[in-house]
Amino acid sequence: MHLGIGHEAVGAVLGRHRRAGDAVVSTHRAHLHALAAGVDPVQLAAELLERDGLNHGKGGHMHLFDPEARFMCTGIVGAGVPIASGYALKQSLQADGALTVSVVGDGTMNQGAVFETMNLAAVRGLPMVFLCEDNHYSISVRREESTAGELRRRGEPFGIPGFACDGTDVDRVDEAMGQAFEITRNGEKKEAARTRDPVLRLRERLLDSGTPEARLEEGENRATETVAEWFAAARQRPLPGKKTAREHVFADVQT
Ligand SMILES: Cc1ncc(C[n+]2csc(CCOP(=O)(O)OP(=O)(O)O)c2C)c(N)n1
Ligand SMILES: [Mg+2]
Repeated sequence: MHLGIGHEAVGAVLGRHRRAGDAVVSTHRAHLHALAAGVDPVQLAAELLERDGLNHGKGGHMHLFDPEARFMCTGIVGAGVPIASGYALKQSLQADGALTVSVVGDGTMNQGAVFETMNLAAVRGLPMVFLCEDNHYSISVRREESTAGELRRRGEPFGIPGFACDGTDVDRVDEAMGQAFEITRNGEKKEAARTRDPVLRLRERLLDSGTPEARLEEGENRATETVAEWFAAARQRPLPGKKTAREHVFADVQT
């Protein structure tokens, strides 16, 4: 049973910053994160005891799945990290302000999948927080024997800022996690959407120069309807039939 003794501040602060709609993907040491994500405590306790609980006693303490709370974990070290990017991809497509927390241990930070996911998350601007619980050990191996460099800086080559703190000081954890959540929720992408979108820029300028909002809305509605009409008409056209597969592909050569 992988307990969270010494990790209490991280669980508590995660619960404070998590909002409905956020996803949490945890590790083999998942109980505090499950509570933070809003998993029902009795369901959780029953699952730890392999009774009829969250996953009917078949998951046990390392395989907790609660789709409603958007919480899951896995006992395979590092395996949850790419899965977490799937939640974050959906959130990014829906642009609903939600984010995904991918929890990792200090040892897990050395798994290749973590780097691959950092790269993709950065390239696609995914709303993802990599939350590393550094307890200085991976089972019996001291961090110094397995891990080079500073964990906080592992995201730097990908442009992902890192914040380190004493994980046993609840106020410092609150500060660090608060910063990470803030940057992730209100990242550059939204700023770019506002300042680099030509339609929004023109809209702002027209409003500033006195055009009534209602007039802008009327124009926007008309444009939306017009495009909808184009697509409604286009949907009336037939799909290409099998017999036409060779038509319009090769030039007709007269011999
Ligand atoms: C792919 C894989 N390799 C090895 C293991 C065995 N294992 C379970 S926990 C663990 C150490 C994880 O260390 P860390 O990421 O620091 O998390 P901690 O247990 O310290 O919270 C290992 C190697 C595993 N579960 N999965
Ligand atoms: Mg560890």
